[in-house]
Amino acid sequence: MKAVASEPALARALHRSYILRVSSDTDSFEFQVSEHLRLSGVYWGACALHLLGELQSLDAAQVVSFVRSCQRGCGGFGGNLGHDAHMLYTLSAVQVLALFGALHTVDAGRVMRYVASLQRPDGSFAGDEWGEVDTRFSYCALCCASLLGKLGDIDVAAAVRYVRACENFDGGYGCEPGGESHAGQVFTCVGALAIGGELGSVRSEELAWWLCERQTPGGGLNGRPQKARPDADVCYSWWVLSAMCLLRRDGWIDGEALRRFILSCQDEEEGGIADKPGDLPDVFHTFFGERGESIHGTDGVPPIDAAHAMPASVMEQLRAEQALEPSRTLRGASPPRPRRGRPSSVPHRRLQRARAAPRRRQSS
Ligand code: 3PZ
Ligand code: ZN
Repeated sequence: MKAVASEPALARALHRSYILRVSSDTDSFEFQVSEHLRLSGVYWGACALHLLGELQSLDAAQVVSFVRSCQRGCGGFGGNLGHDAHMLYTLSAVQVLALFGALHTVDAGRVMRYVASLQRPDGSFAGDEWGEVDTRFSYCALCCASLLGKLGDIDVAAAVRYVRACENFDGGYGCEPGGESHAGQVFTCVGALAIGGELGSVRSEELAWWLCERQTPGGGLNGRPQKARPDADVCYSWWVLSAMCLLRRDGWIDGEALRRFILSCQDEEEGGIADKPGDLPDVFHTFFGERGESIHGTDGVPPIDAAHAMPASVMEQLRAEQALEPSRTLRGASPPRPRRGRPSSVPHRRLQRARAAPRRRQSS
């Protein structure tokens, strides 16, 4: 072993060629198995390239025309050509068009008629005409409406009321009232409340504690309390981090340890980032890994709008065009805030101390 290890860094050039490779090699296994979610794959890949300052590596006209070809008569978008419309792919479509500055190429009112048609009297949203209800779809609806500058086209007050009803005793949120708290669900609910202008109703202290307890001794983050196995995953770094950022508590996790975990999930030869060290990379985790990286502003990853999961620069452009309300970004958008307490009292340090303390033996 070398005595002096070189400082690990984000392998930007390798990730760029990885994304371009998997998006152009249409014969590859990855491309074949992701057929049903192509539109979301385009969003993850294009957004990952944007964060590397490489969006121009894609053929904008070709991407925009592919996205538009996935729009159905109902106004919503399917995951690929000829596939049924779904809320998930409708959001991906709107996000990709926004990335390329091409939102004006679709009829926003028609897209919003589809989104509004999936809202139910209790304020919740179904994912498609078949009616599965989940707070993920509430987020999709609010995010779509916000990106299109058409929040007035849905019942925001009812949507927010439903999300609030999914809050649990631990401060977290589930996919329906009474559903178990999970980091992904916490992100969609807090993101929905942020977009709906109701962040003030979140029990921030309880939730931020629950969120920072997701950090494992290895620096990565898991999705829910699970002591049995090391289950940190790169994509949870984003769910947890962006929720904490919206609550202005992102300093509560150990960002350096998280960065080391994410960098250990990089494929140093072929590029791309995996869910955990040693696994095969994919565009999804490459995107979420880059986003987790932006926490300290290291590695040149630009700020991200935490609520919309879009580059802050794209959101600023949109806001200038549509006079949208500003929302929180991972860094840079708001002035530094005064911290209560000294650095030694931030929760991740307290957790580290608790872990270092001798533990009672447990019978297995
Ligand atoms: C992955 N989806 O249902 S999926 C996703 N997961 O479409 C995309 N961390 O088999 C890729 N696991 C890889 N490229 C995984 C998106 C899932 C999340 C699964 C996963 C992530 C660990 C096992 C759900 C936004 C949208 C969708 C999700 C989350 C957030 C899969 C399994 C599931 C899916 C796709 C591929 C590799 C990529
Ligand atoms: Zn993952």
